[in-house]
Amino acid sequence: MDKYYELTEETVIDYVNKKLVFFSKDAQFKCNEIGDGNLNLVFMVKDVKSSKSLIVKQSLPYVRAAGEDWPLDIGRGEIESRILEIEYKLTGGLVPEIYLYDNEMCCMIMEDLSDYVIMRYGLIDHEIYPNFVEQISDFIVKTLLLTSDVVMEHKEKKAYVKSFINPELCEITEDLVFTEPFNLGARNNIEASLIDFHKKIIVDDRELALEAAKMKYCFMNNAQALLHGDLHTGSIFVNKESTKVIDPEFAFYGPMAYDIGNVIANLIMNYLSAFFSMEEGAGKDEFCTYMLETIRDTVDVTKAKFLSVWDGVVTDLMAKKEGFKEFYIEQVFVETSGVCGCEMTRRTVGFAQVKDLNDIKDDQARYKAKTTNLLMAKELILNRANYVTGQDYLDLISKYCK
Ligand code: SR1
Ligand code: MG
Repeated sequence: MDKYYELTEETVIDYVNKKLVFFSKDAQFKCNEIGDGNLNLVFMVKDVKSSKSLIVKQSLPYVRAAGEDWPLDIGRGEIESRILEIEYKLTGGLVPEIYLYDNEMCCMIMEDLSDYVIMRYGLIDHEIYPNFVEQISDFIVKTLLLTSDVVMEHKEKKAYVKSFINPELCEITEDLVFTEPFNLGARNNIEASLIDFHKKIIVDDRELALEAAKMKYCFMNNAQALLHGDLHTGSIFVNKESTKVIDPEFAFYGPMAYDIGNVIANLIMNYLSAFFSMEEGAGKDEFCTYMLETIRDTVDVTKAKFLSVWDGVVTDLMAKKEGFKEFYIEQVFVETSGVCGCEMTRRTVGFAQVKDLNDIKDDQARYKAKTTNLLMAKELILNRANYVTGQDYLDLISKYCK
């Protein structure tokens, strides 16, 4: 058995060939470390002769973005490989195929998606993805509704809850999303021009603190469905035809709203980036219109699918009672806007931010985009019951983006 060691571009080829019969004997290998997330090593291994390729993802025993001072459970890849297999079956392949998970090396070997791009980068380049809404709404509804008590046999669901307990990764979210951004957290990462604004508008607002605390406890105490747990546009691969969701290492049983709110928040932040930083002309109107439609339709199509799929899959007698599905789904979308606001806040002032906003070159445009993002986020958290349709989000955006 292998003992754990950190792979390198030099050692990964031997490692793959030892674990898997995938490449031919005369393969000419090319290998690059391509990981740009906060946590793991990711290698693309390719045979340039046949063009066959795969991905090796290895968990590090610490947070890559912070260094060895921030240790982290190295077994998280095991949870990730299990949920990917479940999601693959539930969604008919909206996630990459896993070839192998190696417990000793904490490594996953999986399908390469090099004909896709990370959605965040595609959107920053103002690309549009015509099938995204249909596919992400399918992913959300199938992975969430079908793993909930509405559908699953309740003892089986509880066994899933137990096997997806993910305390260290959940703690990251509890701290980085639901705590530090609403306080003067030591790991916050606030650019100088925003420090006073953050303190006055976010930290000093007692009503906001209370509502953010409620959102935190909703995240921690509602084992509703098997979540992806980190469903931002950096965890989504896209091309013009297809969508693949990656990186569910933060998976656990939590509120459905956490996944949905993350998707919407990251779409909104990309819209703000385009709205405040693109030059007039140069395709700005087309791209901004596309983003607004995508935000609106992600909310409305997802909600409509929840409501239409429900009747065909519901098994629990009480969940079939008249009016219950509307009550249940409405509550999910109220919590979704609260999560959306928390994610927008943390991506502006917290430890882990987004390129969409940080890469705006012009100081004034970046300041405007970030302060607008914080003001909208605050409104979403405080008045989340008012933001439950796609049009509600568009009305909010048009109020703040003039
Ligand atoms: C320390 S990890 C920081 C962030 O990266 C992940 O993608 C999650 O979003 C987490 O909050
Ligand atoms: Mg990730």
